[in-house]
Amino acid sequence: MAQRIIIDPVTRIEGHLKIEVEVDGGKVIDAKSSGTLFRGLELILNGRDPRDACHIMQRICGVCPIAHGTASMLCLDDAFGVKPPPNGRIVRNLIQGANYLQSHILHFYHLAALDYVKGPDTAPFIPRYEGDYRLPKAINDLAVQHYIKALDIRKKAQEMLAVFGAKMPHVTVFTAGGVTETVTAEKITQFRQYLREITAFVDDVYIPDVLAVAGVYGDDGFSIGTGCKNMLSYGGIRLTDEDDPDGQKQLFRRGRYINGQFLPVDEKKITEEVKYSWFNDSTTGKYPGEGMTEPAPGKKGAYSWLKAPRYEGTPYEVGPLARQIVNKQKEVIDLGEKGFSVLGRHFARALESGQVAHAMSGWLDQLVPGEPAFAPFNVPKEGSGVGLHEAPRGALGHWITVKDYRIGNYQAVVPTTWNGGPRDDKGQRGPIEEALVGSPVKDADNPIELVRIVRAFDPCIACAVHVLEVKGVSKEVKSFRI
Ligand code: NFE
Ligand code: MG
Repeated sequence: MAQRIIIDPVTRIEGHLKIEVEVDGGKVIDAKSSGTLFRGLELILNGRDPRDACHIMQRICGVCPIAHGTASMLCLDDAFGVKPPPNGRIVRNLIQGANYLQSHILHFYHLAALDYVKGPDTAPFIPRYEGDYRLPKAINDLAVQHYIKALDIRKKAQEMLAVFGAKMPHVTVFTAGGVTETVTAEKITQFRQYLREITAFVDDVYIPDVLAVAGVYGDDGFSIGTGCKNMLSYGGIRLTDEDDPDGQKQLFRRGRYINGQFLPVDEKKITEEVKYSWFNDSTTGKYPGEGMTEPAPGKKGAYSWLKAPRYEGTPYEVGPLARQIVNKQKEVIDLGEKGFSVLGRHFARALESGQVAHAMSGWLDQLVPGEPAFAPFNVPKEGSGVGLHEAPRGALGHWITVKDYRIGNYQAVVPTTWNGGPRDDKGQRGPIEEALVGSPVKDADNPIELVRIVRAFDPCIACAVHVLEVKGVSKEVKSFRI
């Protein structure tokens, strides 16, 4: 007889996620991923000065405010018809790079590694699922030391970010047309000092640790968590000042991978479906540029505050694995089918951290002290804009409509909405749901396979549902007022 396992909340991720699976014969036969928090940040923007969007949208999340600030800046650049000067583009990139590094290091060491590394029997290492820790003692002990070291390195990545961003989280220098920061030789030197130490940590500690875990857990780690195998990257981190409508002149290129084919992306083919989400059914299937946020708490049959984003009606995984595959990165492509897995995702994230860190050093060389980092602009009376970006967790899009110099509509479709969203109108599961199906559960009291699968996606529910926490969803949701 099928057995139901509910993990609520899933710990060591950002935000409130509930996972519910049905297990039969020791295998998951169905899964539901529910975002149990409503936020409605998009509604807060309506009627406001469009120039404020890149500051308000950073408040979606404390982990990736940079990603939202960046998508928003790109969206405003597009709506206002302004292009940042080289210094502005590069400073934005350096801030993004610093954010990738702190985010990926945080994810591996402080969120995911404890699924593989057995910490001492004290907080924050307990409570934990017991029974499947396979690392030899010497490697395990070293990994615990690296957990501590990673706290310091992550702090330094945030400090590095603040050299040009002024503070973290929620940097103050972001604006349409570039950044409000001035580039000086002193700041370049300061940034470079941090970057050297962090790059060495990524090369000498983070990547080797991921390989060590892969070596020991590879038997099943490269086979569980397959998912939908459709991969999407909007492309991110602009490498030139030339026009790039197809998003190809970026550190991470725009594209899709589906059924063995590499295909282009047309953002007009993105929709969000809400049949299984707590939003009004009349708003389903809309292109985000015309999207709506109309909460319908308690809607029958719905089970998540996340919408279900789709490309041509099809679910896509986003994130480091998608970026590496779309960019045809040899080490990941060479994994073949094994790449679509829990360890494939950790490997792609670590590899990407090295790519970003080494690229950043070259960007620092391109900065010209004293040159402008900002281009002036006027806010149009009417207009619209799109900002497509790659956040650490994957494809992130912002869409704005300007009406009478104010924000008429603002929509964000976020990486974890792609990955962690519920079924769509056709009943197709979201990528995390799909990745759970087929997974073995050896011990229903310690379903470690399930959290390994979920955490490999590095979900962030605060981002995904985009200020209010609702506990015990089905009852208390009804008392909720917008
Ligand atoms: Ni809140 Fe985020 C990233 C964005 S995830 S962490 O990376 O955008 O959905
Ligand atoms: Mg949204």
